[in-house]
Amino acid sequence: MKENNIVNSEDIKQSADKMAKELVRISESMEFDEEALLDMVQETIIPVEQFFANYTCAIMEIETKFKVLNEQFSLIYDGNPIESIKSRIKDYDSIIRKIIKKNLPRTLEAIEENINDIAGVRVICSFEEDIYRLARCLLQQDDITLISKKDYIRNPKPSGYRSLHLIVSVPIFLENEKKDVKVEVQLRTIAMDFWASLEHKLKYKKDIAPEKLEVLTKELVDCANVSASLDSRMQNIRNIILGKSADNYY
Ligand code: 0O2
Repeated sequence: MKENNIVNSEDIKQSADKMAKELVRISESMEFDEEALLDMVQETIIPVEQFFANYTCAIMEIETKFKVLNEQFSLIYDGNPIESIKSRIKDYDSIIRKIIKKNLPRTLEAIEENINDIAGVRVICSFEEDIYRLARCLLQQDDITLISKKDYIRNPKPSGYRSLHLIVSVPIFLENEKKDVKVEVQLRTIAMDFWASLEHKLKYKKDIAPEKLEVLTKELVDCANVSASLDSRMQNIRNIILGKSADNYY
């Protein structure tokens, strides 16, 4: 999921409008047959719009589930476990890069089948414990199917990246059909999110000298360790406040 590049249904609509305008411009310059142009729009743009609209609906379903859990948890435990939710539809560039990387056929079916993170929902919590509790509650809902789970909190990436990733499928109810749609859910603490945003910026910075990049990469691994330790200490303090036993304290 692209850090700090959250797009929404409005962005998709704008892209589709841009494409439609471009088609009109081409048709004018080439004296296209209007009927042919309309057919082309029906055959190409509308299925693409429907394709992305399905993911937008799936994001709405998952966001609602987390909002409901957040509300319910706030009545049972101390405060709201969720600090924020950021959702996005993967942009065209990233989808195309993935199609090339995975050598996929250029069809919507192949994209739907093989790219699991077109819809992304990122849930940011204060405490690690809430991440696992929210994940458990989401997965036990009977309309949610777990496709895969990657626990980069218990098993961080060599870069230092930590988050809990779930690929789930959720049904959406359209006019005449029910469709299962895949969504990538990333659950993180505020500290994990802060780290990932900074590391993402470094990843996309192309004009850094290799020796400087090496130093910054090591510094980021170190920051990831400090941030993991901070998460764990804060969790322990909360446990003590709540009268629960703290893991690493006494
Ligand atoms: P973008 O542009 O961020 O959306 P796959 O998705 O299966 O092809 P992979 O590597 O198996 O690829 O998936 P993984 O490891 O679950 O990671 C998917 C997403 O997690 C990434 O999206 C990032 O959003 C995030 N992520 C994973 N590793 C890192 C990391 O080291 N640093 C940061 N900042 N984010 C990470 P994409 O696919 O990169 O695309």
